[in-house]
Amino acid sequence: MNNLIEKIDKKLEEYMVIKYPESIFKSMKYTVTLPGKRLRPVMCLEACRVLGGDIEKAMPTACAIEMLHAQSLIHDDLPCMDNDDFRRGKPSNHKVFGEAIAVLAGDALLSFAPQTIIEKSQLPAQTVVKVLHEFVSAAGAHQLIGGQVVDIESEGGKYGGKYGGKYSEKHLENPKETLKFIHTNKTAVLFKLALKTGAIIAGATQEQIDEMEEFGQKYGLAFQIYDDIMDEIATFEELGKTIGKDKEVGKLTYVTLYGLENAKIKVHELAKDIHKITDKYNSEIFNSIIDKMVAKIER
Ligand code: GRG
Repeated sequence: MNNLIEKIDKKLEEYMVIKYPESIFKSMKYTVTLPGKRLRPVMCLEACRVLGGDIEKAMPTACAIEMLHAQSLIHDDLPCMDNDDFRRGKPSNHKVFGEAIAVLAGDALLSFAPQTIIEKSQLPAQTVVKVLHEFVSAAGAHQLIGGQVVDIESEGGKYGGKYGGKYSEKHLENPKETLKFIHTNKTAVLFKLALKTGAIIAGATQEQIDEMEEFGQKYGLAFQIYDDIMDEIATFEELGKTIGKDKEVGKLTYVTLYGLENAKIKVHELAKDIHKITDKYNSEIFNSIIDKMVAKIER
């Protein structure tokens, strides 16, 4: 897995050339190349490999998904959203480059990522179109942006937070459904995108692509619950970002809705379901990604 992460990091360096005006390219590259876990590109490449594809052909897509992920982190950290000063153990993008450049860096990544898929992929045009369709659908208002909208609008419902219950009353009429919507669209979406595009590039059957989507959906739900648990039990050093914020702003999370112990049980259940899908691939990488997440909540 470390090998794969090194390869991804090398490619990100290669694709992200600093040009004039340097401030925007430096800002884009700053968050993308900070040491994250690279889960999404790794999952894209591994899905491609286990389904018989060539991972080199999936590399531009895997890197583009990491760029889209970084874009969402940059915007998520802005004062108008989650207002976080740290990310990946370092000051957030807007803390280094200022809010205006951070907004523009996120915007620029959103077009640079698909541009990278188009310019760097050595794939038949039909495959590129399929990959791009998945990419732009995931990034848009139906999915990633929609998930973030409902997430921020669900803050502070009971506690008079940022929106003073203005939107959250409606979202909280059915908090369980709302939570599922947020987790599916804000978090699972990029795991699904990574696994599905890896499968598409490998030339997988529709059944295999659907199975990868199910893996991504379940992993995304588990991962967001894990992330919310870590917000309660982990340290700043471990996560590289501010902790304990969910409670502070009255965020709707699995932990605030069902409690910490039930959240842990749910992660275990989802992990079991995911293994039912992935075990046949005998993939050390998939196993490690699933099992490390579960191990971290049981300390
Ligand atoms: C304009 C396309 C567009 C999107 C903006 C801001 C936003 C919409 C969405 C935010 C989505 C978001 C930040 C979800 C949180 C998901 C999450 C738990 C991220 C942390 O992922 P890790 O732990 O991070 O994999 P690293 O740093 O390891 O990569």
